[in-house]
Amino acid sequence: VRLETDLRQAITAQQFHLVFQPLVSAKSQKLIGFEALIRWNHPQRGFIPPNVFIPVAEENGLMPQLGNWIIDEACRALATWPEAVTVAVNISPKQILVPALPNVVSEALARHKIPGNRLELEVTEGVFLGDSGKTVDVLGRLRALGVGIALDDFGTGYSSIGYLNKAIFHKLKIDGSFVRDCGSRPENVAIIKSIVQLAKSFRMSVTAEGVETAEDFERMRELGCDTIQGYLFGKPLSYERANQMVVGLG
Ligand code: G
Ligand code: G
Ligand code: MN
Ligand code: NA
Repeated sequence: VRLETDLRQAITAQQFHLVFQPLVSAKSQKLIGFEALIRWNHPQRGFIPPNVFIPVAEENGLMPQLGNWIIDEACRALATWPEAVTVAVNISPKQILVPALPNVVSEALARHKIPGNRLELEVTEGVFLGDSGKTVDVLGRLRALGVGIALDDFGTGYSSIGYLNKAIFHKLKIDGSFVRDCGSRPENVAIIKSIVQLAKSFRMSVTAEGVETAEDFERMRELGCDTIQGYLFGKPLSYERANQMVVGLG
């Protein structure tokens, strides 16, 4: 209950910030954008991880407000960066059904004067566990704004392959757990191969997450992944450090 009370005040008290993890092209190894991840520095308890406080926010009806702040903050960062740079924002399963989410996104884009195609939303397979008809409808409205929709942590949830043919997703993100053990587990290579093949047949791009070593990178590139994310190319960075990478693009 304390955490809930503190959460209510945390936005106005400016205790949240976003960090930005680089995504690079597998071909050129150049920066193409970032995934935004929220951080909460609690004045007494210190760092509280998002997988602890996001569920609390959701259970207490605070996700609309917090989610809207995240979207606005991501767009604020985007507005300072060149056209070619994209930012991805995670949307939790409950957040997808927050009334007027498409309006919130379209207003944030307009406020910061950003075309929809520079923003990407990441959802997990869990979004289809609720009212899946409504979810498909909301995702379609978001796509209509030009926003990209990525299916995150692919392979870890229950199978939602049936939703892949609805032209909902423009990208699959392969969960890091399949990537990291590739060297020792040939079945992971088989899984990644089939995910890449599946994605290509639906004209979706593929991101490999959790790439930590040069060996992981080379393997994912060879398997046909388009973009790479992971500690090898950068941990989640402060806005200032992310900005230095963007400036370095020249
Ligand atoms: O950086 P990492 O420990 O941050 O993230 C842990 C989990 O929290 C991941 O599953 C990630 O998707 C989720 N998460 C991080 N930031 C956000 C956010 O801004 N919104 C939502 N809904 N989830 C987030
Ligand atoms: O669930 P989602 O994919 O949105 O969250 C990504 C999570 O993975 C975040 O907690 C992020 O900090 C973490 N992460 C990103 N890159 C790596 C990596 O290379 N290795 C590990 N172990 N975790 C990573
Ligand atoms: Mn994600
Ligand atoms: Na993921």
